[in-house]
Amino acid sequence: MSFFANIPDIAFEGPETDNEFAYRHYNPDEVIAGKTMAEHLRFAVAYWHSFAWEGGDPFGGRTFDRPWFGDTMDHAKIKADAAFDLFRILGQPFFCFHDADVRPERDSYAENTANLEEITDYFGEKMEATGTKLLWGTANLFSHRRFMSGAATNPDPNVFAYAAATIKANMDATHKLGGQNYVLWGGREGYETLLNTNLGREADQMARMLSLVVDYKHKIGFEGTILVEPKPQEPTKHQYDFDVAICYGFLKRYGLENDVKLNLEQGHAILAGHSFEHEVALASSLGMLGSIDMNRNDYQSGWDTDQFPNSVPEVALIYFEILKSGGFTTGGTNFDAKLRRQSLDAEDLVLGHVGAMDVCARGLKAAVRLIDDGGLEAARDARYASWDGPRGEAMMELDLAGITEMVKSEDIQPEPKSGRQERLENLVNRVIGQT
Ligand code: XUL
Ligand code: CO
Repeated sequence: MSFFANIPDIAFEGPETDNEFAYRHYNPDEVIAGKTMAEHLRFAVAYWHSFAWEGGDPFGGRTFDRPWFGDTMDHAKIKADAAFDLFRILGQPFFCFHDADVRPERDSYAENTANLEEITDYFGEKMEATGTKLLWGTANLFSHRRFMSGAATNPDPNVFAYAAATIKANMDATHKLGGQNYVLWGGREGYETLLNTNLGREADQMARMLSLVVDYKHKIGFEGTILVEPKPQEPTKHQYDFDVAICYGFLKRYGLENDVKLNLEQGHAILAGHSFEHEVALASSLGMLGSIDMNRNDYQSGWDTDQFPNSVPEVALIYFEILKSGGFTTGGTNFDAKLRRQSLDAEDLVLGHVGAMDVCARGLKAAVRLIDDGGLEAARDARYASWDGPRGEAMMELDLAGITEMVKSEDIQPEPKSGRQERLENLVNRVIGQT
């Protein structure tokens, strides 16, 4: 019997319904700003949080009781059956996985790879039958003790080799399943202490791994996007892919900025001392926006708590940035979010996603209204308008001496102008507040 046996498939019933097991705002087929909501949002379930995570924390182990917990391939298949049941119940178009989420962990590379091939063949059959697609695949190069001192950045080249071979197996699996992106999140690519760390060497090693990945993508004809996922710390004290700005500098330094884009996560932005909106807007301005991991952190704990999103105004500003950048191409909205460890039931897992999807749908609609309203863009354009006129052009043509001459001869006295922040905030609240 299915783990989700008594749970109905979720359908759109509109904001007035009192049915908990229904969408109030996410109507996948509704066309808004030229695309269906499903096409805009491109939702994905994260296999690791929803199926592999057992409810542990640093002070206590497993709280969940799932029929697929165990380390055989039979367990892996029961898990896959449950996962595809959840995708169907939610009408989720995509999912994402790490190798370690989907097959048992073994000591040898050969056995791990054979098991990955077997389970991803099983996925392939289910994807074919249900139409569910893979948003991205990735290798878990952070849980096993062999990676404790880094994967690409490990002082031991044997670990680099093992990590490279593991990435290859995961790229092969992602390619086989028609995955739309391949993600690299470097959870152990950083340091615990500078006393034993050679920063220059580790940066070169990380760049070497990434260029091997890019080369291999071309070699096998993988048409998806290679995505790096920034995070400043956790599990390491300092992670090299700290935030968008640092990732971009790194990619530029090694000439990889045209082959790699970024997968941005709300909780990671907050850990880096930014807003998610900042990270998305910056990536967009750099042409680096690839995909998002949607979640939220607890604003008090200071940890990456990976909760399901529940703030419409926050989410609205994210989709506003994404829409302005032209919307997702290969990317999407992956719920890198997990239940709280006391949320034991199958219903909790379903309704966590349902609520988050409705929040994102409302955010998307609000973002479209912000764009249609045009007030924000008009105010921003007006603020910089003089740069498009003769004065701005002069700044691009004259040298320092020429500019100085102009300041003197025209007796330039700049007049401060209001930044109008409160008026813009009022505008956003007014537009987002409409239902
Ligand atoms: C960790 C995290 C990862 C990546 C994929 O914080 O976000 O799950 O998304 O490895
Ligand atoms: Co993530």
